[in-house]
Amino acid sequence: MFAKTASIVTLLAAVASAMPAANAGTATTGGKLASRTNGDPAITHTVVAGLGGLHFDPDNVVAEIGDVIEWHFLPANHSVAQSSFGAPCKPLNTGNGFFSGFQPTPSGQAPDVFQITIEDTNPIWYYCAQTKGDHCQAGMAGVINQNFNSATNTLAAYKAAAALTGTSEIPAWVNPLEGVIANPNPLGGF
Ligand SMILES: *[C@@H]1O[C@H](CO)[C@@H](O)[C@H](O)[C@H]1NC(C)=O
Ligand SMILES: [Cu+2]
Repeated sequence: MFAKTASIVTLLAAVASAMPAANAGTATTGGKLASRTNGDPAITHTVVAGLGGLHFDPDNVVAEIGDVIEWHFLPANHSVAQSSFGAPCKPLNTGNGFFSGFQPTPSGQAPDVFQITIEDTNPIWYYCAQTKGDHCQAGMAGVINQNFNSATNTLAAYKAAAALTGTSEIPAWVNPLEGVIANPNPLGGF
C-alpha cells in the first residue's frame, strides 16, 4: 500500500509541476463523501482480529475517504467495537459507534466479516469487546487514521490506558448486522 501510494504521489508531483495549482480537497457535490485527496480508486483494507494472539493485524491503518476497512475474525470469539481515545474498552458514548457483534469460530475464519466505509479523516479508535479473557486490556485495540501530529493520542497511549481499565464494556445497542457481510474470502490464510 505504501509503495503504491508513494508511486502515485511521485506521479502526481510530476503532473502538478507541469500544471497550475490543483484544487485538491474540495467537497463533492451530490455525493455523501468528501473528496478523496489522491484521486485513487477506493481500496479495501483487511484487518485480522486474533492474528498473533490478542491483537488486530495491522492495528494501525491509514485509509482514504471512501476506503473500506474489513475485519476478518480468527478463533475463538472476537468482535470490533468503536470507542473514543479517552475511554478505551468502552463503546463510544453516543450509542452510534459501530459494533460487529461477536463473531465466534472454532477454526479458520468466522463466516462473516465486518466492514465500515471511511467518511472523514478523523481518527477511529476501536477494541475487541470480549470480556472473557480481557481482550482489550491485553492489547486488542487499534486505530484508523491516527493523527500522527499528536504526541499524546497515539496507539501506544491508547493501549496503555486500555491495559489499566478494569473490564471492557460490550456495546448495549443492537446494530451488529450493520456492516456484517458474508466473508468474501473464507479460505484465505493469514
Ligand atoms: C462469544 O462471546 C460472547 C461475549 O462473551 C458470548 O456472549 C457468546 O456466547 C460467545 N459465543 C461463543 C460461541 O462462544
Ligand atoms: Cu478479541
